[in-house]
Amino acid sequence: MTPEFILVTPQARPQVALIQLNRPKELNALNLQLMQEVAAALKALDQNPEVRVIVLAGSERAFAAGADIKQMAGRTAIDMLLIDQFSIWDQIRRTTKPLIAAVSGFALGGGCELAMTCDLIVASETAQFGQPEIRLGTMPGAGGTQRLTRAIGKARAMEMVLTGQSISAREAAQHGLVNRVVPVGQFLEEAFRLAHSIAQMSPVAARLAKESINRAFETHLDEGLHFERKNFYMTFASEDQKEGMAAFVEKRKPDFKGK
Ligand code: DAK
Repeated sequence: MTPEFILVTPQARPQVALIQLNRPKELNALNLQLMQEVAAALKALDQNPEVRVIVLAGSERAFAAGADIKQMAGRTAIDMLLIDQFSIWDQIRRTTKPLIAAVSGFALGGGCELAMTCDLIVASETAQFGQPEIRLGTMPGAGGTQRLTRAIGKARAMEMVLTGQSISAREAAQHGLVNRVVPVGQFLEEAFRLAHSIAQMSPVAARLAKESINRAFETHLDEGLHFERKNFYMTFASEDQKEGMAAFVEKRKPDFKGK
């Protein structure tokens, strides 16, 4: 079925797919259907052998202004439990390919959390990141208290979550939340440039490296090093490692096949 609230371009650039949130009137507020569409698109692109890197973008005005408040307003705790949106977010988190958020304008609440679920963030100068849920009498529920704290530290995360105030793209870059900040007309192109440079690498090595970095947030150092070591060994089972090292010795560009 054609999605209603997102646009999917499997080859926006060679080997780079684009998912664009497309609910402009509502500033890409994340209703349940939109989130289901994002999860389904990511799953399909993750399985598509022509795709090596995925870019997730909104519009210039808004990446996403949060979960859809109008949809959530009347829900009870049991409604939330039964809808189980967390399974959708968990599925997004399980994407194995590198996922780049291209953020311009508002990235608030669930929008900020969605960007943080991605592996890298390219921001436009107008991007603003915030967790304003406290102003609605609630709190972040899709990883905001955890990922924001890991990204920018306890003091700053506390301030953002407890006051609901946003930070600018520049501040987000200074604090390590985003990878780079570019003029507003260039944010998508810059995300594609970054995606392209990752797409040149071995997809096997990229997947194993992504898994290993994410493990750093989930375990203690000894266990993380053990995990890294296993994945490092595993790259030596790939044709890409043979190709990468042969290419170096032969002074040519490697041609990685993802095998
Ligand atoms: N939900 C629904 N509609 C929204 C929206 C949102 N989050 N944000 C904006 N809109 C709608 C506005 O209602 C308005 O619609 P109309 O009134 O024209 O029908 C339209 O988008 C344009 O917005 P504004 O007129 O307000 O535009 P402004 O430029 O004046 O202001 C703004 C932009 C982003 C500052 C403002 O719209 C705003 O404050 N929006 C709300 C931001 C916010 O509080 N976000 C956090 C929402 S709570 C979970 C996962 C995630 C979450 C929860 C659970 N599970 C897995 C269970 C996440 C929760 C949240 O994100």
